[in-house]
Amino acid sequence: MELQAIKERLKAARSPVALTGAGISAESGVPTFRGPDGLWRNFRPEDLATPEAFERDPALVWEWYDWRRSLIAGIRPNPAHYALAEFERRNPAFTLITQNVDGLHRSAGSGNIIEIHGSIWTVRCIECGNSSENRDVPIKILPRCGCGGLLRPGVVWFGEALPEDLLYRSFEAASSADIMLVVGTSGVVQPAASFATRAKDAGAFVIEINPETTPLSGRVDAVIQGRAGEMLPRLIG
Ligand code: BV8
Ligand code: ZN
Repeated sequence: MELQAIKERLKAARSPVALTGAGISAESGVPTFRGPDGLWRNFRPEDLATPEAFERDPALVWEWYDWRRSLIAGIRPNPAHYALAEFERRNPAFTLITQNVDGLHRSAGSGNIIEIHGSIWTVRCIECGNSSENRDVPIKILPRCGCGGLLRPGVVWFGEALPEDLLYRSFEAASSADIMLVVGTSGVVQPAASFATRAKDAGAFVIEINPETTPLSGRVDAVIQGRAGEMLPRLIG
């Protein structure tokens, strides 16, 4: 299906939803998880983004997050983020579900965002549970809460459940979507990827934007093989 027809569909959408992954931030300079630049000191994200890794070596996990925070602090949203923010301005019914913890959608001006994996700028105390925003770059390793407890990154790690309310809101949005954009995700992480199939099963027209094919490519209605920073402004511009 060519871009013009998809552009028309988006314009006429009553309850549009987007599901974004690391690929939408790639053109801002944020390494994707499973791409060639996804490694840090030869560790894979799945090795470090877990409660077990933090239990075993909190300083190593914090060094990885500190590296990512300092990288993200210096970069800007790209045209893909701005296009989705513009889309929301034109259609307030738009819901943006993101797997990303980099906060770039918010910096680009999006408001109705469900950050299902949390935010790299949030910290949470493992003792008292208090969550707060922390933008220290670099962050003191190991960071401590006022109560003396150790602080952890306020993100959802592998093996951890997504916050109930965000899970519910995401499934609700996916189930009532008439159109869904699936942008820059490899579609391997669950339950995030299932929001795309949920939307499809509930009757939404699902469009994937990704330079590569993914496990979702065979399940969607339209595949746009390209970079988000180039394709989204053309679809929404
Ligand atoms: C849970 C926060 C249960 C941390 C992240 C079912 C089957 C198999 C496994 C599981 C399953 N259910 C659960 C699991 C386990 C696990 C999982 O899915 N593992 C995977 C690896 C198989 N899931 C979980 O553990 C989840 N929890 O299910 O809990 C439970 C229930 C009750 C009680 C207890 C437990 C939690 C998952 C959340 C993990 N946290 N992030 C942090 O960021 O530090 S996930 C992490 O991966 C990031 O959030 C990232 O966004 C996400 C997904 O990756 P992608 O975004 O897709 O990025 P990726 O690099 O993979 O792909 C980039 C894509 O972009 C590529 O396709 C590329 O082609 C494309 N691209 C590149 N450039 C561009 C582009 N696209 C467009 N434009 C470009 N320019
Ligand atoms: Zn505390």
